Amino acid sequence: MSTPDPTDVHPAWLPDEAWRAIGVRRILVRGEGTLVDTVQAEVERATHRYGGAVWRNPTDVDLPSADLVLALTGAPPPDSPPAPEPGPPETSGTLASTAVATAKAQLDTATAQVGESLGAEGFVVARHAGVTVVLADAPAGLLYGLFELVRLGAAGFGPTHPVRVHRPAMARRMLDHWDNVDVHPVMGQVERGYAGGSIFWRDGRPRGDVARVTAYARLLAACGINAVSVNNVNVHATEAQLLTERLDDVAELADLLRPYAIRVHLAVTFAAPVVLGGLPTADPLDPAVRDWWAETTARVYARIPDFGGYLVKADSEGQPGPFSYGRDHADGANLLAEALAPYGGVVHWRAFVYNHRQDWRDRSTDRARAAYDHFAPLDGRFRDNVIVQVKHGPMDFQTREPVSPVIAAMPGTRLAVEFQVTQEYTGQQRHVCYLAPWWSEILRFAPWGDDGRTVADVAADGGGLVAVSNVGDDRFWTGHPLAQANLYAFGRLCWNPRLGPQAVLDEWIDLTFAPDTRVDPDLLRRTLHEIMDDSWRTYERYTAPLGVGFMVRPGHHYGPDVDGYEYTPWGTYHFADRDGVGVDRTRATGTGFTGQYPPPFAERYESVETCPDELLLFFHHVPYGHLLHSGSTVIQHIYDTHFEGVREVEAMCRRWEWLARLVDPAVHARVTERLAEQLRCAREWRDQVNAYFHRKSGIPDAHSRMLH
Ligand code: GCV
Repeated sequence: MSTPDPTDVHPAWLPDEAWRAIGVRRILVRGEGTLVDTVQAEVERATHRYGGAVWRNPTDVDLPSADLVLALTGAPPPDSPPAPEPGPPETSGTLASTAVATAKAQLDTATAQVGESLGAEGFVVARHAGVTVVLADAPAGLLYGLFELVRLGAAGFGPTHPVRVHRPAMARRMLDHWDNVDVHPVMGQVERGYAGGSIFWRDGRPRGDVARVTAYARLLAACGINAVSVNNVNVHATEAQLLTERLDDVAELADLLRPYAIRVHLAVTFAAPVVLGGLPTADPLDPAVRDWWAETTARVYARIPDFGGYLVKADSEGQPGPFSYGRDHADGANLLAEALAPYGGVVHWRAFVYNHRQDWRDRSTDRARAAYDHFAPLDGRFRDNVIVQVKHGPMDFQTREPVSPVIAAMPGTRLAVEFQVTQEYTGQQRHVCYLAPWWSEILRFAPWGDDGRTVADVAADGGGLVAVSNVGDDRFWTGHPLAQANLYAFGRLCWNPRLGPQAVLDEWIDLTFAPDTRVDPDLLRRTLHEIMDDSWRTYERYTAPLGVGFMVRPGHHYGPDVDGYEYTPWGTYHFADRDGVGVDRTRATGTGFTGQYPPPFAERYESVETCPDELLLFFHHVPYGHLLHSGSTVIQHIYDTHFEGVREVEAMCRRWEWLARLVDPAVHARVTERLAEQLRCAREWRDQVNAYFHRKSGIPDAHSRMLH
C-alpha cells in the first residue's frame, strides 16, 4: 500500500481560508492548561497566515490593544476594572477590558436567569465596542468557542451583540472506529470502511501518522466530538492486546487526541481474562475475573489517566459474552463498570444482540424484537457508569427503520443512541446520501407521543450519542468528498440536536468551500443543497421500498439483491410472494413487535390504517394492491419511486457538472467519478427491484414503462 502524501490531505471543514476572519485580529488569550495552549496555537497559526497578532496572558503593563479576547472566566481580567460609561476616551486595552467585563456581566445575568453555569464545555460569544469576546469556565469551552468563531467567520466581528450562550446537549459525543489493527481476511483494515485504510493502524501496527491523527482531532473538535473509540467492536486476537501489552499504542493515540479535548475509549473482548489473562473463565461473577479486570484497568489508568472507558459487543455475531456462563448482560456490563468506576470511566455496552443463526422457516422469531427482549427486562440493574448503547433502529442501520423501542423502554438505565456515519447500507460513500435529515427525524421522534420526551432527550439525559466513523486514510477522509458533511453533521447534531439539517449543511458548505473559489457563491450553495438535501430520500426511493430493508448483496452489502438475505440465518426477510410483501410484526397476527412501543406508537404501528407509509412493510405484510395514504398502491409506489429515484440521480449528475469551475478540480473529479457509479448502481437497483416485483405480482406498471 502506498503512503498518501500527508500534505495532500484535504482540509475538509478547516481550510486556511476559514480562519481568515480570526487571523487578521489582535487576539488576547487568557488562561492556563493544555487546551488553552491549543487555542493559542490555533490562533497563532491563523495570525501568522493573515497578519494578526496574539498575546497570551499579558500583564497590565504590556497590555496590547485587541479586538478578540478568548478568556477563561477564572483567568485574571485583561487589566484594571473598566471605567464607568460614559468615561474618558478609551485605549484599545481598556476597550478589550470593557468588552470582557460587559460580556461577563451579561453572562452572569443570563446564567442567573437560566440557573445553569457554562459547565465544562460551554462558552459564550459576545461583541461589545468593537471587541469580540469568547468566555468559558473551563478550557474545553474555550476551544469550542474558538471553533464557533471559525464557523461565524466575518459575522463574529460584525455589529455589537449581547452574549450568546452555547452548551452541548450531549455530554459525550462519540465516534466509534471499526478499525482493525491487523488486516482482517474478510473485513479488511476497517470493517465497513469505505475510505481506504485506517488512520490509526496499518498491517498489525500503529500507523504512526502523527500529522494525520492531529488533523483528524482538529476536525472532530471543530464539530464538537469529544470521545473516540479506536478499534473495532469485533475484537480479534491482535486487537485484544491493546488492553494489555499493546497499551502503549493506545496511549500514543490518546496523547494526540488530548490537545483537542478528545478522550480515548477502547473496544475490549469480554473474554479478555481468558485470552489475555490466562484464567480458565471470564464468568462475571467469578472473584478472580473481577480482580483481573480491576488490576488491568488500574494499569490502563496508570498509563492513560484520562482514559474514557471500554466499549463492548458481547454475545453478538460471534463475540463472546456473559451468556456462556449463564449470566446476563447486566452481570457482564457491571463487571467492567465496577473496574472503571474508581477512575470515572464508563462502559459502553452495546444492545445489538440477536440470533444470527436463525432458521428462515421459523416465522415467529423476529430479529427486530431481540434488543428489547434481551435488555428491557434488565432496566434498573445496570451500574451508573454503564451506558447501554442502542442502535437507533431495531434492525441494523437500514435506510429507513422505526426508532428502536429500547429507547423508550429503559428509564432506569443510561442509554446512548448509536448512528452509522459510515454508509454501510446507504451507498458506501459511492452514493451521495446526506444523512442528517434522517438523524434529525430520529432525534426529534417522541416515542411517548408528541408532547413527550424525544430520542435526543433520552440520549442527553443518559449516555449521549455515538456513531460509527466514516473516515479512512483517503485523501478526502471519507472517500466521497460530500460524505464529509455526514461526519460534520453528526458532531453538530450531538452538540445541538435541534439544528436543522439544512442549516448544518450551510455551515459545512461555508467552511469547506473557500470563498475565493466561488465565482458565484449562491450558485454553489444552491446547487449543493439541490444535490444533497434530499439525497437520503432519493437513495431510499431506488432501494428497498417502504421500510422493508436489506435487499442488498450479502456480505459486502452493496448494490441490489432482492432475495439475497431471504433464506439466510440473519433474520432479515421481506416475505414477498405472488400476493404481497412485508413483515407482519403486529400483535394481532404477527411477531408482536408493535407491542414493544409505548402508546401511541404501539397502536399506530399495529394498524395498517395508521401506520406511516414509509414504514408500512416494516410492520405489515400487505397485498400489492394495498392503497397507501399517498393514494398509490404498493406495487405502483414501488415502480414509481424506483423510476423517480434514478431520475433524481441523473439530475444530481447534471447539477454537479455545473460546478466544474466552482470547486477544487480534484474534488470535482472525485465526485464526478462517484456519481457515475451511483447512477449505474441506482439503475441496477431500479431494474432489479422493479423486475422482481413485476415477476412476483404479475401486475403491470400503470405507465407501461420498461420493467424487464
Ligand atoms: C462491527 C452489522 C455490520 C457488522 C458490524 C455489526 C455491529 O452487522 O454488518 O460489520 O460489526 O453490524 O454493529 O456490530
